[in-house]
Amino acid sequence: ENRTHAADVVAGETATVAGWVHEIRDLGGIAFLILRDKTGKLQVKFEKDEMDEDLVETGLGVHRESVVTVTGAVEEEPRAPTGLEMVPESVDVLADADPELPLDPSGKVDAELPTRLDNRTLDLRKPEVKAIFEIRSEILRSVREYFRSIGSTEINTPKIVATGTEGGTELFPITYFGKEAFMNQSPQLFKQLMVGSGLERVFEIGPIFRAEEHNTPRHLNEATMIDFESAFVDHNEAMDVCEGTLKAAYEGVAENCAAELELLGYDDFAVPEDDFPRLTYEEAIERVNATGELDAQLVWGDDLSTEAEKALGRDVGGHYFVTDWPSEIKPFYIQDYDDDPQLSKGFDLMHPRMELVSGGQREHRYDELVAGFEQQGLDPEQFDYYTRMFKYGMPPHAGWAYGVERLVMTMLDLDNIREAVLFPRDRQRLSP
Ligand code: ATP
Ligand code: AMO
Repeated sequence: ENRTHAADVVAGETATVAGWVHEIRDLGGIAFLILRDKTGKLQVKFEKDEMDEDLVETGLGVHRESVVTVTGAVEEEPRAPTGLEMVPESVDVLADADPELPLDPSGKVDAELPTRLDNRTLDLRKPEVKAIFEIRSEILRSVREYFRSIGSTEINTPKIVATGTEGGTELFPITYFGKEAFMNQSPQLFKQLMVGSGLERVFEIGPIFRAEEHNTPRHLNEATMIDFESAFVDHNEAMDVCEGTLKAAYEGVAENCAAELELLGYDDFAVPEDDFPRLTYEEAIERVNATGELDAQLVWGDDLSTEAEKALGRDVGGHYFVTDWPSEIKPFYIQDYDDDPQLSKGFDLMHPRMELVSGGQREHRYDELVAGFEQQGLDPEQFDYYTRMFKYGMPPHAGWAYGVERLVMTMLDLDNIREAVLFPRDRQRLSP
């Protein structure tokens, strides 16, 4: 790769740059080709009467968004947007672009989200769209680093499975050599099996699949989850790690994505500093009811509705945990309090706009676990591959999972979760 990035060219030197034709600006005797690459833009100057005719014709005849390389001398030019411009010696067109573009990467013409999603290649040529995915990448990098700092091993678990865990209606069935199988909704059971292994503390960043029927700005049918699970920790310690993970993600972005944040219009990006409040479920419903914003008051045992989550979010004003949920609305793998079996050691981490995480202390005792299956109307036989391992020394453990897209969406205040994923899967969208 014998090229210099647009942002790295130096006055007084000859360079070869490569990228896309952002714009041709023709002022008559003088014209400019604005070249764009991942680092920025560079103005290339054509003085029509003084330059080789073929060179001028090639450089100014090329369609917008074509891919070109330009070699030339770099000079200081105060009137150029970057203070530098290139005087070309040669222009090569590597890939010509059709003059009819489905989307305008210069952003002068706005495009609707579906058009953008159909043309992601062009959409991500816009710096402010690319910025979202640079930030998403930074979040994953910071989170991995944080997991490493707490001695957690990255694992990968199967996405084709025999049973679901997060409620039977949301499974995508597939045919596996003539047998019914499913796309996995969560690494839940596998990550638990691994805390009983020699690994003890694990994390996974991977896809999950849910046949959510509804179409909302915060649900996807294929999402990415950050799962964590650790032996010898309880739900309170799991919440500490959960909070640490979020803060690490925000810190990474604050430190390494200043340019991206600026492009997205953040001059006041704040890393959450304070400890996140931990409300019990009971306190949470009392607080929601006290806001007076709900049509119907919540009663003990109700799940927090979307309206309730929003009212509570406004009231608390930042991230917060809800702990000690009614056992009945938490899955079988969550442990209940021995002295109050109506209450579970499950928790959620909430952003004022929506739920970000579910987690909890797990039931690691074989007899209690099997009893939990039966209470939820599940057949423990079907989960034998999982329950069996609880007979051979399963340590107390706890864990949780973030939805990556919700983390990106809430961090960057995006309206729609689809903006936080390159190629979203929803009820209407199966390609690209
Ligand atoms: P869970 O963790 O319970 O599986 P989730 O992570 O998908 O769910 P949400 O769907 O955000 O969490 O659930 C929060 C609340 O929003 C729930 O009470 C749920 O019933 C409600 N909800 C989900 N989808 C919709 C919708 N399309 N319209 C209105 N409310 C909805
Ligand atoms: P839960 O079902 O709450 O918990 O999922 C965890 C988090 O994943 C995200 N999420 C989604 N994001 C976008 N679209 C979806 N359809 C979607 N579904 C879930 C949310 C949610 O909070 N096994 C447990 C976790 C655990 O206990 O460790 C689980 O899957 O941000």
